[in-house]
Amino acid sequence: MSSTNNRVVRTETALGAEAQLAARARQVLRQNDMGDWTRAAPNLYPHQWSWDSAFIAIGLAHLGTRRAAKELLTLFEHQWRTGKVPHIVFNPEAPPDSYFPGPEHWACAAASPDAPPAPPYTSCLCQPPAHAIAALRVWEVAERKGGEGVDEARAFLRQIYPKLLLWHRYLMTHRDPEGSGLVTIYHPWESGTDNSPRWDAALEAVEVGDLPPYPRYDLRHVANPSERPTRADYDRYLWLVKLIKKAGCDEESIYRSHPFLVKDVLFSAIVVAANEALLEIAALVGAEAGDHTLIANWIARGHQGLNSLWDPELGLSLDYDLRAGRPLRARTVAGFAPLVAGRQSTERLETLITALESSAFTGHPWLRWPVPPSTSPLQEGFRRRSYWRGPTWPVVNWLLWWSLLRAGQSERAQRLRQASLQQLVIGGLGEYFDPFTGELLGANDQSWTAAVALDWLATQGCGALRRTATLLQPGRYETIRNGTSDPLGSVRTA
Ligand code: 2M8
Repeated sequence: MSSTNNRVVRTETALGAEAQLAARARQVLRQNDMGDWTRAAPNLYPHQWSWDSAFIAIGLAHLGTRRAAKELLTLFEHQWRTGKVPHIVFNPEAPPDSYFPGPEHWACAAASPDAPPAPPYTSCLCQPPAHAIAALRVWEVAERKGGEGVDEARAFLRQIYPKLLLWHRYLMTHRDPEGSGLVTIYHPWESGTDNSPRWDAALEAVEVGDLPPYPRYDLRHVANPSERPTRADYDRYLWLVKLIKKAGCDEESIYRSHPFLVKDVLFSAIVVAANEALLEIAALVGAEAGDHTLIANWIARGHQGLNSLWDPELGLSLDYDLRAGRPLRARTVAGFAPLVAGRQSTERLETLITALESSAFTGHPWLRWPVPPSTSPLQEGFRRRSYWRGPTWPVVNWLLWWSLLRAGQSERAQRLRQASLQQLVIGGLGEYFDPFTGELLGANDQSWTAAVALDWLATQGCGALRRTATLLQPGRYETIRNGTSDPLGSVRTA
């Protein structure tokens, strides 16, 4: 066969694998769909998680505007009076022993005068605000597709805009009483990167008191307990929850007495990027001029705050422990916060990219795929199979890919997209992956993984969204799970 023919065959194989992955991703989202919202994963996470829903909406946008919009609107039905969007909205139909700490553990949050009516119960923590980014993506996808989705998307933006504004206002006030532009978190669960070494030093200072015995339902749903946080981690998590409950979920009381108060650099960068998206939404819905000024000021303040947490030696940003009054020195993906925030100087961008591609991250020689481990293998406390202490997370890859595109780094973004897709084709739509072997870890059929896969598949290398109708039809190919071939590799070499 001529080399030209070879190339055609190879490309077709890759497209076949892509079509198959798209079909599988659609199937996962359908299977986890509860009608108006989506379970984060079928067994391990049977409830609605806040930032999972944002990424899920990005995937759903390619399958239908109305359902994507509904995902976010359902979440925001449970927004607190303060503007807070709870990190979990509990599914009243989930069996009582399916997730711990479940709704009964958080029922007290409903007693807060700021809580929404219950049931369903919500937690009183929050998670990074990827929602405005998702809402804008729903609009962009609908606009590119054309048709009736455009009007639906416009109506959706009008509906969600004031809720998003309230949510961001909450973060810029209650969570930043210092006016630093940086968000304070009360619990590692709020960061979304729960057991990351980012929090080791701050957690060490938390003295755990008496705790009643508690179950670890999560361990039933993973192949090996080492994939989840340890008992000592959970003791601290539950102790912090106990203190937050004792403070009546009241922000000022928590701020006064809580032992874990940290300026989260990645959360803060996501706020900046989400405020950029909100500014675009404000323009699309014709918001008042005062809103534009307010949001632009939040963005400026966010950049200032992030600049103050830059560590020139590591070429990364660091979290800041308010209780200890010092930065938390750990090399994790959160360090790429300025890349996520966007609009960096050429010099800062180059330093970030050098760090990203160094042997501390995607250039590490043992990696199965050139995608960033959640924690650098060079960082003390790195564990390649343990949750946020080393494994690679597709949703983080998506965030960095999207950030690279926004920074004008389309070739790098394309390489990251391709490696991430290869990982999913070979490994499956798992929660996270061993960075050295590519083995699927944590939950199977994780919704946000399926969602970002759909978004990647619908997006060309240059970053433009492509029409998705044909690609996202169910493929005629067999599903590859635990396969050993590398069908997308052909695209790389063709
Ligand atoms: C993980 O967090 C929950 C607690 O919120 C857990 O481990 O039980 C994290 O990966 C978090 O970022 C994610 O939103 C959640 C659901 O996927 O799972």
